[in-house]
Amino acid sequence: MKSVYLGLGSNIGDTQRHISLGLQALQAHPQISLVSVSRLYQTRPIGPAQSDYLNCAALIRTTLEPEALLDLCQEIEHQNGRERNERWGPRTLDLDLLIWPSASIETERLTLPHPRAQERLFVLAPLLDLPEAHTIHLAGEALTTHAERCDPNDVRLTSLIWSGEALQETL
Ligand code: A4P
Ligand code: MG
Repeated sequence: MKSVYLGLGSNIGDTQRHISLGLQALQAHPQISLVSVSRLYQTRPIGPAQSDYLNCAALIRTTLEPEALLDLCQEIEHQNGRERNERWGPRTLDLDLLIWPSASIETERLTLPHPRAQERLFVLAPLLDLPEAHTIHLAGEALTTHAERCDPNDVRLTSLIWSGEALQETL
């Protein structure tokens, strides 16, 4: 079993539902165990003008190979009505592979670690909620060091959490 960090984002329609369905689909897969889900963040869009995103990150353990996990993530995006129009454009669900500890991959379809992860607080803030994330280095620097260089106004913590079955408001 390999540990893998994933990123989820949504900014079209019922964003909470899309993220919930994405996490439920991961959890239901026989070769995946969902270890931990970050808190949920409302984030400023990077890319063309569009609505704010709801973002989170998840730590899974899996026996899937990297490209098979990418296939699964794309299938789950598709089930959630994902359409690919413009790059970095609005989406019902984006499910990216962020970090595959101890692996560095560069194929036509897959780059790991995710090449833009360290520049983006909408990726780093949720990642830093997850177990062992403080031990991870990207481009030779800790995730916290990268996060300190980002604009803190890009992300806002929400009161939503993953209950184990769905997203819910904390009291
Ligand atoms: N691909 C290569 N490496 C990976 C990887 N590690 N994980 C390839 C997932 N996919 C990977 O992705 C394009 C292609 O990247 C895939 O076919 C896959 O083979 P896509 O999801 O079709 O298109 P995209 O997401 O628009 O492109 P890209 O470049 O992956 O975008 P990003 O960098 O993921 O950014 N703003 C906020 N606030 N929150 C967000 O979540 N997301 C994006 C997307 C832009 N702005 C955002 C957010
Ligand atoms: Mg993507």
